[in-house]
Order: sequence, then structure tokens, then C-alpha cells
Amino acid sequence: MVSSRPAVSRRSFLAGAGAAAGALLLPGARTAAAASPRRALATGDHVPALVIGSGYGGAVAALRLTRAGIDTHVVEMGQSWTTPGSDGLIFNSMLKPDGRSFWFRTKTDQPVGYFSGGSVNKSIASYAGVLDSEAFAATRVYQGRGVGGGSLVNGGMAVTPKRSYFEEVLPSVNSDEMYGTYFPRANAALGVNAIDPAWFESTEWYKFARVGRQTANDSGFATTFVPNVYDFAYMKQEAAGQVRKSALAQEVIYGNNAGKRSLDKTYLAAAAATGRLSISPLHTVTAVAPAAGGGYTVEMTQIDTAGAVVARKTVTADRVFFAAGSVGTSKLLVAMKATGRLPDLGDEVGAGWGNNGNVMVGRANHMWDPTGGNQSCIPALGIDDWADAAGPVFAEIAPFPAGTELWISLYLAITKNPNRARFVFDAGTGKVGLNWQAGWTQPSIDAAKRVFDAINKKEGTIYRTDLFGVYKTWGDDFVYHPLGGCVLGRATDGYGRLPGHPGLYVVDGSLVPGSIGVNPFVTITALAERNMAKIIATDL
Ligand code: FAE
Repeated sequence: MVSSRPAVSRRSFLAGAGAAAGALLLPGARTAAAASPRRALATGDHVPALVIGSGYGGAVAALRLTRAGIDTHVVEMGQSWTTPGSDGLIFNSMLKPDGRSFWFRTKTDQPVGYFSGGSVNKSIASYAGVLDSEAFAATRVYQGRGVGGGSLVNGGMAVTPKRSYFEEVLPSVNSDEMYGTYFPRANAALGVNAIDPAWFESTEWYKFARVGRQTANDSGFATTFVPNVYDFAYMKQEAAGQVRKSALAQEVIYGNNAGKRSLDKTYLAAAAATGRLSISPLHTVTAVAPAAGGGYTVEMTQIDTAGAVVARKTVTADRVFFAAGSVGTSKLLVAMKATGRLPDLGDEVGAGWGNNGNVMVGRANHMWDPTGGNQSCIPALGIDDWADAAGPVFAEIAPFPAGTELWISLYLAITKNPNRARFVFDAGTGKVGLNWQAGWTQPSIDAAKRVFDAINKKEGTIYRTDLFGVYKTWGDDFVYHPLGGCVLGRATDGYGRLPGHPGLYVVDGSLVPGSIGVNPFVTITALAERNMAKIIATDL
């Protein structure tokens, strides 16, 4: 039993700029450097609250629990990204990937993986890198790995969903409370900011977005600015040559070395500043089951950055918060139900998974319509055709930051795809699969096609068929926005409690039923804020 606070190995956790940003964004927080000494969990430890995963749901749980005076331990399978590599940088750019880019792969698996007839993926050393492309039978799910989860690798687009669609998707949630309290709370704590429109109109770095806007508007589609957690003031300084470039130096999906307000700099920094947070990085939770004397036993495997198992540990926790992401939480709970460790979980556990209607596509612009050799990696505009009842589309105008002019317009379309998959335990392998079918992306393609066919027709342009395979127009076999698998009000009660197992909670993207119509992390954060407020008020 640990009588003192459970601790973490991450002494340098969130020191420096991160702590400053966290303190700034969450007034009153002490800096992370002031947090108490840390060590990783050891077998036999007992903790009041254990959080599995350190993405959006986990970071909110960590902050709200620690602020409520509860010592909280976060277990994260990825590493704590605080140690620079031999190049002096923590993360590598998209043009020069090494082992840091991917989670234990010997070759990169870029979302846009082809160009002009061939694969553009590169050989890398196998390492505990920051981006995972987790393969299932008919889709690959991209996820962040490390302290900060998806916030380390995502595009930072911070979009509050349309209220009417939020109410359609989560009708049991009081939307007055969400739009009056929890969305504003999430946006403030995440450090969401907006681009200076005048700078946007003049800078070479957003020419690609202005071209995307012009061609959309020519065909009658509206565009809208999209807020972000990347610090646009910092980006302006990058452009002016005053600071080290990050978003303007092909950094995003393998991490940003500066500029981005990822969770380690906001929520987690503020939680660490309470002195009650500890984190075990490179620890993967493998089992959760009721403990003999009350609470739960939590089993985990610790690895090193090469993937070798360092230790297997079992601890106990009074309360366990599942925040391993839509895929991680769903896989874990489905396996625990199937193996009888959490027998009282309902049949809805594992169900209701969707890809937020994700599909990507590229268009070839005319030679007289260049998109710019210099492109910011942070998207700033979206095409908003959600009102089209025949097939709603919200399409991010994405950069194609190759460092040279390519005349390509790239889009990540979010559509309303009704198909839902289920996570299924395979007793033979002991693994959990996802039964998403290849053809299930067709409604998304149909919806996106209506928009981009219209633009191509008006502009006299064509699709690029060389970006997602050879003669393959649509990037429809991967997903950035996994949602669901443990849906609010179905697999859990109305606040994420798992029925039959008091003290177990789900707080991440698995609560959202497969679709939210925009990029999802603001919704995941706000929903976690709502649920944690209730849980802390009534359960703790
Ligand atoms: P997540 O952030 O994935 O955190 C889960 C954490 O749990 C991860 O750190 C895992 O390593 C860890 N974990 C998993 N299993 C275990 C285990 N068994 N034991 C211990 N730890 C575990 O979950 N969304 C937006 O809103 N805007 C964007 O611009 C955007 N761009 C994206 C770009 C990319 C390339 C990707 C991959 C995603 C993007 N997303 C974006 C999606 C967004 O990052 C995602 O919805 C959230 O990160 C999900 O938050 P969760 O808290 O559910």
C-alpha cells in the first residue's frame, strides 16, 4: 500500500513553457515544476483514483479529480515526450520521419501514403513513436501515443458542434448546460484561439486555404474559419522569422516542437500543479477486475521505448476512469466482459462505433491556380455544407505541406454516415477486433462527391487519383476521428458510470455515438467536464 501520494517517473513533466501555458490558461494553477516528486506505480500500490489514458477525457478527469483534492494516477501506454532526440528536437517533421513518428512500425504509414504512382512511406526504426495507425480488418485508426494522447498529433482544430446536431446525437444531454457552461469551459481550458483574418488574407502560408475557399465559393459552398489550439500569435512570429518554426516547418501529425497548446501544456499541467497528479508513462493497462477488499485491481505492462517488457504490475484503485480513447477503452472493456473479469457490463459495451464519417480526397488545381510551396500545417478553414439534407458535409481544407508547389487541394470531409461497427472479442487470439466493413464508407463518399464533383465541374478540374493508392480517389480506409464503442446512456448511465460496477467510469470519445459532425475533441472535452462535475458532486 502506498500511504504517500502515488508518484510518477516524469520529473521533467510539463516543466518550462508547458507549465507556463497551463498556469496562464487555468488561472490559479501552480506551475507543474512545483508538483511533488514522482515515481511510477509499483505492484501493490493502492490509489484513490486511477485514470487509464492521458488524452482529452483523461486530462479532464485528472484535473477535476486533483482539484477536488483526490490523489490521481494516470497510466499512459505512450511515452512522456520531454526528452530531445540526437537532433535536439522532441518530435520530427513530416518530411523527415524517424522512429519517433510511429508507434512500433518499421515503415511509416502516412495517411496520404502515395504520390504519382508509388508509396511515399519511409523505413524507420521501430520505437515507441507518437502516432499509431492501428489496423483492423477494414480500416486503420490513427491515434496519438504519449502523455497528452491525440493532442500531441492532431491538427488542433477546435470546433464546437452545431447545437441542432449535438441534440440529435446526444438527446439525453441537457444542451443548455453544454452550450452555457461546458463548451465554454472546455474552450477556455484548452486555450482555443482564432486566426487574425487580416494576416490570413495576406500570408503566403495560407494561400492553399484561400484557393480552397475561392473554389468552394465559386460553386456556391460556404466556408468558415475554424478555431484552433495552435497559438496563432506564435505562428505569426514563425512567419516573421522571430521564433523557431513548427507549424510552418511541416510539423503536426508527428508532433509539434512549439506553438501547439497540447494537453501536457494545458489540462495536465494544471492538474500536475495541484501536487496530486502522478503519471506512469509507457505502462499499458491490460486488465481491470473487482478487488477482493473493494475497489478494483488494475494490471499493467511496462515497456521501454524499444518495446521490451520491463515489468508487469498489479495495483488497486478505489475508482477507475477509462480514458484510453474510443478504441482503447472499447477494446479493454469488451475483453474484460468476454473473459468474465467485469461480468456485469452490458451488451452495449463495444457497440455503436463510427468513424465520424471521415473520408479524404485531393483535387488537382490548374497550373495558373497555385496553392503555395509554403503551407501552414494547421488548418484554418472548413467548407460548411452540413445543411444539405441529402448528405451533410463539413470539410476541412487541409494543407499539403510538401515544401514545394504541387497545385493540390486536399480535404478531410466529415459526413453523416449511419453505419456503426462493434468491437468483438476473439477467444482464439484473445484479441479484440472491429467489424467495420469496407463498403460502409460509401455514404461518406457519396456525400463528399456531391461537393467536390460540383467544384471540379465548375473549375474544370479533376480528382487526384494517386494520393491514397494507385488509381484510388478516396482516402476511405482510415480514420482520424474514432468515436463510440461505449456510448453514453447505452453502455453507461447518463454520466459515464458503468452499470453493475460502482466506481468504474468512462470519460473519453467512446461515449460519443459514432458521429458529431465536426472535429471531435472539443465535444469530448466538454462532455468529460460535464460528467466529471456530476461524478465529483455525487460520487466522491
Ligand atoms: P485519446 O486522445 O486518443 O487518448 C487516449 C490515450 O489513452 C492515448 O494517449 C493512448 O496512448 C492511451 N491508451 C490507450 N490504451 C491504453 C491502455 N490500455 N493503457 C494505457 N493507456 C492507453 O482519446 N480532433 C479534433 O477535434 N481536431 C483536429 O484537428 C483533429 N485532428 C486529428 C489529426 C490526427 C492525425 C489524429 C490522429 C486525430 C485528430 N483528431 C482531431 C482527433 C482527436 O485527436 C481525438 O478525437 C481525441 O484525441 C480523442 O480523445 P480521447 O480522450 O477519446
